[in-house]
Amino acid sequence: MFCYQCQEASKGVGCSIKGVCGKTPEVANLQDLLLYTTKGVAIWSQLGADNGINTDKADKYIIDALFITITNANFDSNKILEKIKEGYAIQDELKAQLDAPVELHDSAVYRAKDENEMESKSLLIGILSIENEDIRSLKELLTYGLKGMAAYGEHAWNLGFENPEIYAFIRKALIATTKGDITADELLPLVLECGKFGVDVMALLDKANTESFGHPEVTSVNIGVGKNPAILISGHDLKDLEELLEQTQGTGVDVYTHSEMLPAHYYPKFKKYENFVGNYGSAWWKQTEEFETFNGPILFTTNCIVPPKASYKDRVYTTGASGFGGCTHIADRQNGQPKDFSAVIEHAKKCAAPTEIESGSIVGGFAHNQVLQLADKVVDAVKSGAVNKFVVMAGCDGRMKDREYYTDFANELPKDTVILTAGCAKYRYNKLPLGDIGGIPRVLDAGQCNDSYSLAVTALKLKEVFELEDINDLPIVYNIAWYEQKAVIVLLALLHLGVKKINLGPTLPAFLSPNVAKILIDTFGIGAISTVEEDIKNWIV
Ligand code: SF4
Ligand code: SF3
Repeated sequence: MFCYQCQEASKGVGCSIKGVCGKTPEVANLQDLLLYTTKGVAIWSQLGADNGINTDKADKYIIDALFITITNANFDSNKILEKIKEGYAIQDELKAQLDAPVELHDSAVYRAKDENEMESKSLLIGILSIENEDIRSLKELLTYGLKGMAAYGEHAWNLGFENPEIYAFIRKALIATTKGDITADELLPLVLECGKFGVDVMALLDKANTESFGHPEVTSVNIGVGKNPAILISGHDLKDLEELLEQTQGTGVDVYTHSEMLPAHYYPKFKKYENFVGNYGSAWWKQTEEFETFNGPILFTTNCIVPPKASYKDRVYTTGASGFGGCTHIADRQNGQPKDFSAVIEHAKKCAAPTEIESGSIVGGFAHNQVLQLADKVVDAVKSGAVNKFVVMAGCDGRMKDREYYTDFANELPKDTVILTAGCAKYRYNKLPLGDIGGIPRVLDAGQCNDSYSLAVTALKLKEVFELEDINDLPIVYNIAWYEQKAVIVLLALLHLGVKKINLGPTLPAFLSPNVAKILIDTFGIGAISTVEEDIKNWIV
């Protein structure tokens, strides 16, 4: 195996023995082959589209398969194996409808006959099979952007919102990664175009979420516990949450959010459910402690899964693109019918209520619609000097000790700064007593990582209000923490919007070759973090 797609890549280079995330070589290699097969599906799907054939099934397959390979989403080798076979079947279906060209890339032709063949093939087509390190770097940067895009696209799709142009771009970009003779000059524009579609997919998901569940509003979320047995729902998929809430009505089972599901509380439509009690715990990597004390079943709708301990593994359920061998997987919707969560609900009834690990509440819901309603107050605070700078601290959290930087940074920021956040990065500081500025909380949480879109909308609105030419003239500093590939698409989206001088940490991606890193630094002013004192001195004061 070789994988370097996330921030925790071993030794800052890549995982080659076992994933720091817990991914086994078997799963890693199968994921490589799944990605390869998906490229073949993209080739056939493009041929289909060129010939007026319906490609819906192939397009849905592509986003689902890409999502499965995201960090911490799916560790289930059987599921990945099935997905590879499904990819072969979809390729064959399209092939049967087309006069196939004589020469096609191997990914569109190759069929492993059994698991042994899958294993040996996967060793030939992994990341390191691309020899030139700059081409490899650009192809992987593009691929990781596509993975993030696919995840957001799938959530929107689940709510009935689609944009065929996004699928067309994913196809085009995946096909580009199969080209052995493609140059850096050809790949770089595709990477930047990926950012354009990153904005589009986040806008689509924003539309899907807000049209389905209303606009997020300022909300105080309980972080204590009630007395009933309960289900903990994690991940990002709001359609799954809605169906779970519906199915738990009148059962005596409560529902709590974990990690990236916290922002669901900000949506008006979910407030009508009295058994939607609060948020339990913190960011994804704390789950090995928090799931023990939660006592009830846990439902993963997406990443981030940490390989579960034996003590609670039987309480872990997965659905959608997520999966873990030995845990029950809740099947997809069939014929427009909701998923069936009855097994999870029945399980919860036999469990004790959650053990309290903290109490009180946290405030969030500052997505674009809500912030724009407060625009006058915000603008006045900037004009009067009460707010000197906004600091975007969006992105991901992770388990490494060096992320304590973000807690310290938030704590040490001058009191006339406001943190804008989205994603699970917020758990590093969202329970600190940072106070407010004239009624504006010093941490404004817009929502999930995809709600970084909200932060961009807010920035663009402020640019308009202050009549500025350039988004970079705003008093906004970007200190973004990344971990997995959704953060990659968020970063590319911000670059597309013209944002410069984004600081990225806790470390720069292992998949950036020195030359590609140099291009990003020279063109966009991307920087690394140093110490809290230095960074505050250089960026804020
Ligand atoms: Fe390593 Fe991250 Fe890949 Fe897991 S996803 S194998 S931790 S680089
Ligand atoms: Fe978090 Fe995995 Fe990235 Fe959606 S849940 S932000 S790390």
